[in-house]
Amino acid sequence: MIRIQQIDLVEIRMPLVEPFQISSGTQSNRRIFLLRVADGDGHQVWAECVATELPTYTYETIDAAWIAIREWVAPRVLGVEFKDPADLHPVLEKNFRGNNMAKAGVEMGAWGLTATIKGIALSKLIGGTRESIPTGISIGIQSSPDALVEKARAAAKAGYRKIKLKIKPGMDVSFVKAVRTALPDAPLMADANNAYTLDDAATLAKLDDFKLIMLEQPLDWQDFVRHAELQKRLKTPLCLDESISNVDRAQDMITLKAGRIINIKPGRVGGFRQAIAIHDLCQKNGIPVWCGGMLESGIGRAYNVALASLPNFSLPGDLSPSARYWEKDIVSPEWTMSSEGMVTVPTGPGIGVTVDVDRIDNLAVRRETVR
Ligand code: OSB
Ligand code: MG
Repeated sequence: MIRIQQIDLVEIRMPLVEPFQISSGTQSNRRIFLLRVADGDGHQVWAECVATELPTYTYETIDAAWIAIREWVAPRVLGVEFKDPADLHPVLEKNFRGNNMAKAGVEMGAWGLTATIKGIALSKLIGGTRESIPTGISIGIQSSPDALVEKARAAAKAGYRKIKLKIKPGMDVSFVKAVRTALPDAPLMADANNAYTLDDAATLAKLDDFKLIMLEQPLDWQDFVRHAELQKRLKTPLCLDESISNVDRAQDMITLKAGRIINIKPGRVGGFRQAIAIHDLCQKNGIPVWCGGMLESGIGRAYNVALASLPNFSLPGDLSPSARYWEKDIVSPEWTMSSEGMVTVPTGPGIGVTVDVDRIDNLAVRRETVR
């Protein structure tokens, strides 16, 4: 049983250790939206809303999500008694369209708060079975194939179990080819973040030569029909990210054969209840899943790592260690990766990491409290 009585909204800004370029643009400074979720009995937990500065990934943004949480999400949950954190999502869906990242920030906080109150690890609360998670890296678009090869080599050497190369039209086949030539056995994949159309099918089919584990979201963010058509023309399995906004869309992908793998990001799908439902559906249908990332701080990463401890997260997640993103993270211990490319699932109560509240106070550029 939980009853949330107060939510503190806090925005901090942290520079990335290196700029991150994807097909829709470059990011150097992450505006991070943190939430402190508290009940009336002295329990509290930190959570993260993964909305981005610009509406380039989905239509959500940090500024719009702030309003959505204050005006529509918080009023539906504050002071309400929930038997189980899984009961929040239906309440947030009724006559309330979209805004999945805003909903997820609070919904995931409810899961974190429940684990905190019960004194058990978040991964345990959701039925996680893994003690450590194989980890991948997402490498942004580089200026040249050689520059990309250098980054990919370093990633392989560091032990990453999956190396994802961001691509866009004109910076695709030659870039992937260069990396495959330099690293004949590396576990490679590519992510296009919607940058192509079906007219590019012949170009994308050339990627079939490079033994990619998958090609992520080549076509439009809302598209299934064209992805299904493209999948027929490619040997490389398609993985959908942006297109999968809830469990019904996951079913659509399976029914339409629009992809063979799903990247689950709890923020994109409205939180843990939907993320778990997609995981379960995919498990029944023989569809592997993995946990994607949104350049989270160490707080958001705690939720992703807990989620990825579920059994059907059989492919490495975009769960790179803190130092890949930040000079200094806002949690301790910081997230680290073993030389075998594994991240340990915390066993301590709640989200399993200590939040550096003083540092958050120092970095805060905006705050607001709703009760
Ligand atoms: O498409 O997976 C994506 C980051 C921001 C927006 C979209 C994506 C990404 C990443 C980063 O690939 C993954 C990470 O957090 O390491
Ligand atoms: Mg992606």
